[in-house]
Amino acid sequence: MTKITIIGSEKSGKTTLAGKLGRKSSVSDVTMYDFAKNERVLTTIDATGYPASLKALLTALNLSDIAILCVPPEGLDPMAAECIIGLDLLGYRHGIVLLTKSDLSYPLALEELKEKLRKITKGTSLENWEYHTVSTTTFEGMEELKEMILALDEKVEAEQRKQDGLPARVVIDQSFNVTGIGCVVLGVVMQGTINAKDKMTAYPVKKDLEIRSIQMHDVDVKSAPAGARVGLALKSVQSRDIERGFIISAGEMVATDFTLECALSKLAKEFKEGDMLHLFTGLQSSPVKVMDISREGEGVESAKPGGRYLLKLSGSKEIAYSMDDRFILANLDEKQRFCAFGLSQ
Ligand SMILES: Nc1nc2c(ncn2[C@@H]2O[C@H](COP(=O)(O)OP(=O)(O)OP(=O)(O)O)[C@@H](O)[C@H]2O)c(=O)[nH]1
Ligand SMILES: [Mg+2]
Repeated sequence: MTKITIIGSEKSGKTTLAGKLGRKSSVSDVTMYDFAKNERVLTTIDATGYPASLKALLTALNLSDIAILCVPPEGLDPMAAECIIGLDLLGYRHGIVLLTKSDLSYPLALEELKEKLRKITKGTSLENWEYHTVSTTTFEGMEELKEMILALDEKVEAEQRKQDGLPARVVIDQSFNVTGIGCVVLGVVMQGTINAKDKMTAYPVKKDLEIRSIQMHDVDVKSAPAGARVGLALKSVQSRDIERGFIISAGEMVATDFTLECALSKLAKEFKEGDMLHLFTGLQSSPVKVMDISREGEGVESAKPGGRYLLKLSGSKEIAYSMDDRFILANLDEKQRFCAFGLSQ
């Protein structure tokens, strides 16, 4: 099961490419396209709500394993630059830098663009990503792109098989009511393996539930491994109890205030005590106030680009998380919104 997100420059051909990779299956601030062949399923996500909503970008990236960063012949724009900073803060491991609309360029210019992008992404999580060139008009490079995606997915699969034995966690992205069945949710098994009849809990609301049945791409299955996109019929809860971003597992931490060890992006703006930021983890988000900033045990007035700080943040919305989860901090009033990533202390 391959799950990819297509992001990058404005008007770089992202939606056209998603449409060539599958059939549109669901639409919200992220649009999904599905393609199934010989047991292999490819889900392509177009972060349609982005750039207006940073949350749409983070939702799409969290629901997939591979990112395709599209850059047209005109080069990077502020939107693609923000995507690169976000991918780096997320520590996003797998992806392809895709030079799109190649029919509008020529080989030498494409080589120069590649060199430029290699320089810009040096030292980021994109440093070792492969480059590829396509046109959805002439179909140049399209078959090779599909092969590259499948080859990357084999690496992803190998990583996921190592996570099958961990405690199960499912992140929910849709919840609705089906007449005669009850609460049905869609989501991704982030780690572990889930089984029909498992008793679990929805966080942050702490509602106990039972998995009545599991579907993977409309086929009933008894269990689903790490990385699977699933539909679950749930017992003991109603669809209005479950929201996008909730986590179904055996145990999560739940908090409104956080102490995070944070690394600021070199391309972030400085922020101070008292500033409001936005905290994201998985598909959840909450506005938070910066209560305290310290560096090597000493209080400081502001957090500066490229620095590492211990931040105390206070919010009012309950967020479910585990100790290893990565938090992303953003300032939604800035042009480039990403600030930092942090880990809970
Ligand atoms: N010549 C050429 N045009 C393309 C190609 N791919 C897309 N286009 C055109 O580029 C324009 C933008 O394509 P979209 O797929 O909407 O691009 P997008 O990145 O989704 O755009 P936004 O979501 O608005 O940022 C459309 O007019 C497409 O027909 C291509 O490979 N070659
Ligand atoms: Mg689009």
